Amino acid sequence: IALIVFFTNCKSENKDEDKEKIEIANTDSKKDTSTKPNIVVIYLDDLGYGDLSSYGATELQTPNIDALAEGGVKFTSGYASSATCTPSRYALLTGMYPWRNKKAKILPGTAPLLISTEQQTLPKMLKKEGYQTAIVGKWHLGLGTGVVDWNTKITPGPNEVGFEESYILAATQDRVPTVYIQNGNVVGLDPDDPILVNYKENFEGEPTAISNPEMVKMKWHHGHNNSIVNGIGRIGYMKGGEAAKWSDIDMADHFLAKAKDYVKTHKDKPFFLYYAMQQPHVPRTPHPRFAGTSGLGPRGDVILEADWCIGEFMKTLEEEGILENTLVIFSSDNGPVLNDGYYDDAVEKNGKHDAKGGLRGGKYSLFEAGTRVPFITYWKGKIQPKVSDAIVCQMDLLASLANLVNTEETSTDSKELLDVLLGESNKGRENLIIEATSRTALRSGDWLMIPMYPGKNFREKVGIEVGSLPEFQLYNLKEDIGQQNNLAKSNPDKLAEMIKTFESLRGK
Ligand code: NG6
Ligand code: CA
Repeated sequence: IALIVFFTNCKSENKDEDKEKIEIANTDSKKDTSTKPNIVVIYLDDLGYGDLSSYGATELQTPNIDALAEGGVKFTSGYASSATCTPSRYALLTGMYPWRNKKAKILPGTAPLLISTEQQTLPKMLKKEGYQTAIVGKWHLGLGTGVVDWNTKITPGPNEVGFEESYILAATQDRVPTVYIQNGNVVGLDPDDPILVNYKENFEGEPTAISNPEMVKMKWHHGHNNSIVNGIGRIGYMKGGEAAKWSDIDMADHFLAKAKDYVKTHKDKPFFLYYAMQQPHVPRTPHPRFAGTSGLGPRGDVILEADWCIGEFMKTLEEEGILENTLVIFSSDNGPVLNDGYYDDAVEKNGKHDAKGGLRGGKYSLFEAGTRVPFITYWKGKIQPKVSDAIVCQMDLLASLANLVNTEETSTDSKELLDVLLGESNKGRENLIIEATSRTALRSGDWLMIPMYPGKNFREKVGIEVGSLPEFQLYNLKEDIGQQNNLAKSNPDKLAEMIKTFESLRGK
């Protein structure tokens, strides 16, 4: 608006010049009206840096996600804030480093809402700027204030921190309650069969994966031996709510239908949709259409299923005529794990697949595979395809998207990197503190520094090196992406510099 006023007010002797100025003004005003594109965040659960063919996977093909990577900006140093779900989602939605909140750890299904209703959030910011806002999929940020009655309206939850509409699973697919919750109400609940949930003890007489192994179809490897739902042992105990229980094999189709429906019914005004898919987290339960299709077992199958869902979702944007006015951001909440607690052939059928994509570690790890994840921005007609090595973190969406919608957000840890996200600049973050199971490390430029941590480095059950060693670790990621060569001793100056930056950022 400012530009138009300026140009129409200024008189020029030269008619051609005037014409040119008006054209510039017109282009700019066009730009102004398109600064409120729809925004969709597609977020996978436990998808690794090497799990997509566009990120180097050779053992499975993910054509629909690849189309986003090839038609948009494919980041090679895109990060989740953390190596587990809850803290990463906390950072994504609040723009805050999760280690500032001691409660930002993997939450049980009965945990209270982790985000304060006073806190700034990505959906709140967008809502204030006129956006319609919704979440479809995995929440895992707690619900209620402490004692949740699942049979009445469950609040506060997503609807109280900025989402006008919510259709969620409360925690994880492997945790009770195994029901969908729409705007605070359990979907399909029969009032005569109330739901009870307890994470400490079982309800008398209810079968568990330990007491009734004959009822279990997917065997548990570690944990996951409490209540049995659909033949799968879960974390936590649940009683009742029979009619409301979800069907695991239909979950992907179910969320996809909700996401598509949201687009179709909200396309006339700008919307923000957080489509938080459940794959490839455990239990991996591909729809029969996908079972056996990857050759890598259910873990590969659900990745193909997720890829298909994304293709269908993108088709919907196109069919509804809003593809060119929609910014799509694709990423994952943390790195990969093969065995996360069930015998599901993920290890046995993995073959040559490298879910870590050449990085070290995995989910739960301070090594790169814990937090470095596929990260893609796609906006047809607006973003030019490229590969970017800039360091970006999901936490940065809040400030960057604030800029996109012509406002400012400076009260959080979120960095304003809109140009980088749109592929117009390569100047990403200089520093990023990453987090894994309450430990932190520093990525700075090409370097990664992991402080000394007690405890075991190799977590046998999941088969992952989590990064805890009794000495400082320093890696040059440009030369040593697999982090095999600890330079802490041979490069004491760099180490000292990294420790200094780390301490100043962590506030020590
Ligand atoms: C762990 C679970 C794991 C997974 C994880 C959360 C056990 C033994 N392991 O505690 O299966 O649910 O929590 O994953 O229970 S996340 O992606 O949501 O962070
Ligand atoms: Ca996860």
